[in-house]
Amino acid sequence: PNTRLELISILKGALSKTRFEHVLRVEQTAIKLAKLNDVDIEKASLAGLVHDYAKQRPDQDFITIINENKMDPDLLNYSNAIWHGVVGAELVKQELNIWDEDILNAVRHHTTGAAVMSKLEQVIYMADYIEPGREFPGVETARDVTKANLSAGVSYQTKQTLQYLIEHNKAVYPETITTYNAWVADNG
Ligand code: DGI
Ligand code: FE
Ligand code: FE
Ligand code: FE
Repeated sequence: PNTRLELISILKGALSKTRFEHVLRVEQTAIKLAKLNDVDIEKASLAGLVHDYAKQRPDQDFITIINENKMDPDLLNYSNAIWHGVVGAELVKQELNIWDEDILNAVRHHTTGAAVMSKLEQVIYMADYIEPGREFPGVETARDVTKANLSAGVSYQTKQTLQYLIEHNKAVYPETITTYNAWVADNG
């Protein structure tokens, strides 16, 4: 896409109405967090718009990319929740022609986080979590913490997500644990 409008029309075609509206809210939230944290506004906008681009793709699309790109075979033990970011970034690159590695890393890490995250990656990770359509216990705290301190928001979300996954007997992707160890745990 050459313009925001062109990208918007591609996203409309690729996503359900509710998912598309989520994406627009993530973009707006990302722009606000970018302004507060001296992050490139254009990149925050673009990364917010494309972060869930692959969310509604069939599993087989991801399995093919994992195999063809010789990505970590452990990925095959997970599902769309993990694939749409980590593997979906490859579709953002190839199909949307977005080659900026800052933006691609923000897409890759928006679900699991990562031990080391740029400010842009942190902005997208948090915008996805606190956009105004989100409703879960603790979201108001998450919004307050994140506005006051971006990295404190990252730590807050990481802990909440790990607790949620364990509470619901969900498989924890190793990078989620790596994020927890880097952003939450002390090594005492
Ligand atoms: O795509 P969104 O719904 O906007 O949000 P997301 O990409 O942050 O999260 C998608 C889902 O992934 C969400 O229900 C939480 C879940 N998730 C996050 N980390 C892990 C995970 N699921 C599993 N199984 N393992 C993880 O480590
Ligand atoms: Fe997502
Ligand atoms: Fe998220
Ligand atoms: Fe999202």
